[in-house]
Amino acid sequence: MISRIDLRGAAFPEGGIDRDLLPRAELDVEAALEKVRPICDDVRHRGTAALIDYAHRFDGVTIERVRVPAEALESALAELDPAVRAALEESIRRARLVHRDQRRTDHTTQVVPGGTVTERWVPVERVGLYVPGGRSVYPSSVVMNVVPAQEAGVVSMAVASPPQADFGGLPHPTILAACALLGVDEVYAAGGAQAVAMFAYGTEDCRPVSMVTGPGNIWVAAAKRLLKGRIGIDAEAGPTEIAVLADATADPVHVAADLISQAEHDPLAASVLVTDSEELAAAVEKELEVQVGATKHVADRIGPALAGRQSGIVLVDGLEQGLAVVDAYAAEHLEIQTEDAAAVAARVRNAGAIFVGAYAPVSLGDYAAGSNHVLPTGGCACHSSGLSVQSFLRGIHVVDYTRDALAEIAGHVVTLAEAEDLPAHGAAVKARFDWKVPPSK
Ligand code: HSO
Ligand code: ZN
Repeated sequence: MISRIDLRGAAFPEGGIDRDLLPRAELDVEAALEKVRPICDDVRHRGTAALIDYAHRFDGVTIERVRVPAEALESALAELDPAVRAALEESIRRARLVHRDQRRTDHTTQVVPGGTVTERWVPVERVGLYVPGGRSVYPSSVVMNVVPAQEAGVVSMAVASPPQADFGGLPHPTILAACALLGVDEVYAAGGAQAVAMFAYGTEDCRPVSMVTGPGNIWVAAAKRLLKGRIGIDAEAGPTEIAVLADATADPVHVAADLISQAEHDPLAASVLVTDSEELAAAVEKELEVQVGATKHVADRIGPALAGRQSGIVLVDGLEQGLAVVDAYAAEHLEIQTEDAAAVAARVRNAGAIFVGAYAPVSLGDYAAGSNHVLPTGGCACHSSGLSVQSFLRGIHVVDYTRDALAEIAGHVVTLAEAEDLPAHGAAVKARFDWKVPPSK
């Protein structure tokens, strides 16, 4: 069911191994752009009326309004299963602990006497959080988007999630309940590209936002790509990935369970085991057969995800090569199930999040470790981070120089301006000191 890629004996070049040797799904966001463009334009021009039409066309539901009324949020919370409420509350509490510690304080550097640069951290004023509602309903993603935004100090926040035919055209009640639990009262029944366009352009109901975050399908990713610039985005989230770096000490039952856990999200989800142990590889293959037989969502997601070319067992010669492979792969989630896992984890350069040892499965992080589960996919972990308080902050440099401090550096500024053939830049400094020509230093 899962393929093998044998890299034993292969040359591992200095600069890292070729990513193309490794399994990965191709997501053609570019092709989706052309489909998404007219939808975004339509929302821009027709606002709520367009959103209502798309709810009918794409979500198969007739709605009269897009903004979710306050009573719907309150009753969703009142009707939430108490066990789910308790679990969400604990998930929120832990996420707050971690994200609160990510807050940044302003810092002033005295460059010279009378010359300072302060980095002032300012939250984005208004953000839109997208919560998918198609194949699966993830109240946990509401937590993972809202908590960092709140801890960053974002004052205005709106959530959009697709209208559900089974729930009278409202987003799923658990999503609504999670919003209510987090104190988010501005929620819209809008999904896909049209929801991103609503946030970017604004409608009669929804004031435009400065930034859109949250996972979504290919249409959401395409709309984010299209509207990026007008709005800030977190990332174009692709299908979930798990990589497990394991040696002979790993428990194949755990490894198989964890590979299956993320395959459960999507037929394009990627589950990759990197190991130097032939025995472990064989035992995991066996375990996969056993465990897949006993789980749900096999035919539509887990089966195709594990069998897909994005998943596989990569055999390597040893730990060093294993590390080279996981760094080249730059997984969204990376588990280290080896001897001395913490020391191995410390050597990893590229991953969205790292899960250390036998008792930190990815599903812990998905729900209740305190860490964030909105993470870079598709290899983007080699240049990007997951969602955090930092995602919602901007560092503004505040430059404050006295006359003397400017005078001291003026000659150099004028010299550099002239070297770049930008004499007006130099003149702006000279004007303050009545210079005709720059003083020579
Ligand atoms: N593993 C997903 C997040 C998630 N899992 C939500 C369960 N619910 C992407 O990190
Ligand atoms: Zn998950």
